[in-house]
Amino acid sequence: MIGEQEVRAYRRDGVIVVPDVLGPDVLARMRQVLAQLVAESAGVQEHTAVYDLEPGHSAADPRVRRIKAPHKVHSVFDEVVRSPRVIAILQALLGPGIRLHNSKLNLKSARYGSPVEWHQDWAFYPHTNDDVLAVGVMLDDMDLSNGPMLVTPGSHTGPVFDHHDREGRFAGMVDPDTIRPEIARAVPCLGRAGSISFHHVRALHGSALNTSDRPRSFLLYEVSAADAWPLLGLRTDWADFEREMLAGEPVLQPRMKDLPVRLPYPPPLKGGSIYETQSTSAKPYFTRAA
Ligand SMILES: O=C(O)CCC(=O)C(=O)O
Repeated sequence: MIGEQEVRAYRRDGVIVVPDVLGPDVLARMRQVLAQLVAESAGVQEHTAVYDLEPGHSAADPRVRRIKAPHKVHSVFDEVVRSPRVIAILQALLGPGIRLHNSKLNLKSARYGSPVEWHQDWAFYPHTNDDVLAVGVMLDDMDLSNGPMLVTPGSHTGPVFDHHDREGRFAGMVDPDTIRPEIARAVPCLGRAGSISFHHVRALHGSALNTSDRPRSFLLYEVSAADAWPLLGLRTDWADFEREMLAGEPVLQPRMKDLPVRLPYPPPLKGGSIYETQSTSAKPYFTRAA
């Protein structure tokens, strides 16, 4: 689905959007499952292993910010993660062996869907090399009004920014005052539902509040070349790690690259999701819902 031109653009910018990768059938099935999951969140009062809740969530007005690890929650999301069309794109960008790291489904509901502060994924999960990227599947049309992801082209070859707070704890975000020029150069990832973005693990990105009257649901999952080994160790047992191979075989001899790394320690004041980790910041960039 992509050629030399797109691969070159990814290497240059650290981000590309491939239009119309997924068709209406699988999109409709994902939306249906998602609506059901949101309805069922009425039964929970606090964050769980599946739900990250928006502020203001209640049984009468269920508000979900994220479904955690959706590929483990429902088979339709696993089907997308393992879809040969997407894997072919990943192989063009990363090589033959591809391993899944994690997945999440970020929902930005109409009018209050939460922003995500500026960060580089590399600050959360550095590897032995940076052939690592995040795949962003648009379940809804994404335009400027419903909080699309914003990415700074070229930032994937620049510095690894400090994601720690003034007390020296990992905060999961960059102080916006230190990256004003990078923020000014950021471009939105826009597209029709079914389009997919691919952003490099070191690309600086963030996304604003959804101020529109339309939802914005975005299935994000992180993948790496098979020979990129997570510096923080395995999150799962070996059997799970093997199941996470999307193509090729697991590798026991990681490829090492000389790269800047700052580990996400000491741990953040709040964990569980990027929203919680970033919520302790004294200096957010994006406006929040009232
Ligand atoms: O939902 C988005 O627009 C971006 C989210 C993101 O960067 C993240 O969850 O790490």
